[in-house]
Amino acid sequence: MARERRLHTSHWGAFEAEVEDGVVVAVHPFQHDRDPSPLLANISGSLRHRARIAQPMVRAGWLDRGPGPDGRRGAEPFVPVSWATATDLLARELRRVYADHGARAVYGGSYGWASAGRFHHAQSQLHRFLNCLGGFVRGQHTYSNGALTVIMPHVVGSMRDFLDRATAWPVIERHTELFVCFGGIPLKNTMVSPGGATRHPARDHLRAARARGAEFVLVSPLRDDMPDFVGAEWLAPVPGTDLALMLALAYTLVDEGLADREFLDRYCVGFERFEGYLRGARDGCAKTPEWAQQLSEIPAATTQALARRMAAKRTLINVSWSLQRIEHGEQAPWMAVTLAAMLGQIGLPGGGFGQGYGSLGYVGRAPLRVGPPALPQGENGAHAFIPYARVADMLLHPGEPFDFDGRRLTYPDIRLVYWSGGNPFHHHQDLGRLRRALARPDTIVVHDPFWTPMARHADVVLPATMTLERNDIGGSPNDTCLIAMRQAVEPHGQARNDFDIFGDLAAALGVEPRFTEGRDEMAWLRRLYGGWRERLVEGGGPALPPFEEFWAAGLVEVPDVDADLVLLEDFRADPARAPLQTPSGRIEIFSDTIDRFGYKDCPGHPAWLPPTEWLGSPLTARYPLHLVANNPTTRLHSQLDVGALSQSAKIQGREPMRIHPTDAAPRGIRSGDVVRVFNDRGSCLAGAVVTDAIRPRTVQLATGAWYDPLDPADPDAMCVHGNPNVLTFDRGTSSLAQACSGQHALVEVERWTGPLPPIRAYDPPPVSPR
Ligand code: PGD
Repeated sequence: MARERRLHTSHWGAFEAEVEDGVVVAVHPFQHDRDPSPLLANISGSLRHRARIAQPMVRAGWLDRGPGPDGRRGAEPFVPVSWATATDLLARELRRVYADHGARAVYGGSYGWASAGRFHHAQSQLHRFLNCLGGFVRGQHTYSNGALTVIMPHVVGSMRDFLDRATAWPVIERHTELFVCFGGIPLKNTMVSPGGATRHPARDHLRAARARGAEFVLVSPLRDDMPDFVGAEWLAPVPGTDLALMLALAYTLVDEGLADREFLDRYCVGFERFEGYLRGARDGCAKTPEWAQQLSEIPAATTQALARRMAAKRTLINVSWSLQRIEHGEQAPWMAVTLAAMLGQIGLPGGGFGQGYGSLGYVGRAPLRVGPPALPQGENGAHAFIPYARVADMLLHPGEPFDFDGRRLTYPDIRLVYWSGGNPFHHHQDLGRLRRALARPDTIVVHDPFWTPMARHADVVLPATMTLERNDIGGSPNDTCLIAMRQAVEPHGQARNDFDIFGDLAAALGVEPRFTEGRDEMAWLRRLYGGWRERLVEGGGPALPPFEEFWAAGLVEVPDVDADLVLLEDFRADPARAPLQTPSGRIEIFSDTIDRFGYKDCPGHPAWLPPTEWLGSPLTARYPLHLVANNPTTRLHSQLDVGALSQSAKIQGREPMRIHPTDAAPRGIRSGDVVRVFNDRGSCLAGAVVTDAIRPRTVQLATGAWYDPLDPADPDAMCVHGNPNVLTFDRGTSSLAQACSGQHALVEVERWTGPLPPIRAYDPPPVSPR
């Protein structure tokens, strides 16, 4: 039979799907990508996996007893129904909730990465649909960088000034002499860009910088947070104490007269207040390298030597997003800016600070003049939001007040939760608490291609297509290629596109003309491409081919706009003409605004605030190991956990957990053993990997193994598969950002000697036909 190749894209890179007899038999990297992501190996085996949802399903209890709070979610069988029945039942329920309780009773934030593709983007489709009905309670910021995106506007101004317009990789390659990386630059993360990436240049740039003579310092509990080839000096502080180390670096700069006073005077406000804190003016505690050593275990002499090197060289300070995904996560990004300001190199090529090189692929890639097309979402009439990571709080505490970025807000009373394109059992913390929260609403609806744990906890489950089963346009704001994502295979079972599911619901609810605007899939693609092409020319860009040519060619290249971008270059050149969007127009080392909020957990300048769970807290008497629950290497979040690469890393079917030999030996743990990881919040099984690539008293278990409770009826059941979010705590980073603090928790680990429970996470749930 003839084989055909179709160009396509994913969040982890463009690829060609090789199709034979309607089946994807292989996936090949995009020919111009010099460093394709290994995650491509997860795609082909997933498309027809038994974990796909084949037809609409309704939870038996919801069908029998009707909508209402129910602790049996996740433990009851499902009833297969036709699309017509599912649409009818759901339309009736949506009508009831909107009529009786209004748009503020519908949570449609639906956090999640979904899939690449500008038109079929799951959340955009959901939001557009719910807006046609009157709106929904939305979520704000992200689980990825929620603390960063709230703190930085207070410190350096808009998003554009610190994320989208980060100093470009080619500039780092040519100019940076010393790259100090808090949290490292794990290449696995640079492989991923929301919306897709056609090239992965980070490795080449790092190699070239190293070949030129750039030096690297890795500050992280994990040695492989930096590729070996850069030959980094590895500092492994006690997890969660980076702030103390940064303060001690700052202290040394001040103490030894190395701080750039001219820069601080001209471009910053509030350094005096911060300097007083450094010297211990009010609390009597100078933040000396010796003080920091007590907390971080980094020798004072090492800190001093690093501070001197930083002052002597063109130094770039990078903070990975993992450092802000912990309690008080606002502090490290703020402190990095402060340190960089003290070095006086902000706005110079290869100097200053970066936030998230190594956290996602787009950081360091200059933005396009005109971002890729996006589906218009309409107007949200509900005018209510929560910071994303407060979803369980919202469901558990309706009507209660909470703080957020200087405002006092109230949690809405949610009756219906609608999730499409995300998996809270992957991204949220304290899953036992999440399960109690998910028992509260009347109805939960999920669209997903797979029987993820979130789908299992829904009442109405609608099977969505995967990208290879539909037509779309792929692109992202920092990638120079737009991809024609032509459908390669038929949908699995009765799966449908989110757009078509919402189209039928919209028709049943009388809003179809507003939702579809009379267009089908291809008409929408033509319209989105056409609008983008016009905007590009208006913005001074090149004239690109018409849609039909683009579709036939498979891709179109858009030239890079500013490959030599230097963050805050204009501001440095003339702060009066290019002020920052902060109240003072300058870098706010002390923020009057934040100070006035009066938050104990986020004062007016960067500060060391001991976390609740770290190796210095009394809880170590019971839980003596520090868990780092970071992003995985073998899949994107929980996506395609069933895929070949993800499966290849499992140990006796469990997610691998790394542990240092000095912690493994007294517990009798060897590589390949199954272990139980536990604390007061929960427990999970994992597969041990004993290695000195992790610092002692620390264990690492990545997120993304599908939650698999031993007893599905028990919210506190052990997860037999290794999802670390049964262990993490569900508390905002601080009253300022209320962001995800899921990276860290204290735990104990023991060898598992009981019978090994089977993995059932990928088996469809029990079905009870009617
Ligand atoms: P994904 O696994 O990407 O995780 O959390 P997120 O919820 O984004 O979930 C995407 C879901 O969308 C999958 O179930 C997939 O099957 C589904 N999907 C894909 N395509 C489609 C589609 O076309 N239609 C529909 N309807 N569904 C689709 C990620 C979040 O987790 C993030 S970004 C971060 S950075 C956080 N990191 C951590 C961490 O470091 N540590 C902890 N402990 N916890 C974290 N959680 C956060």
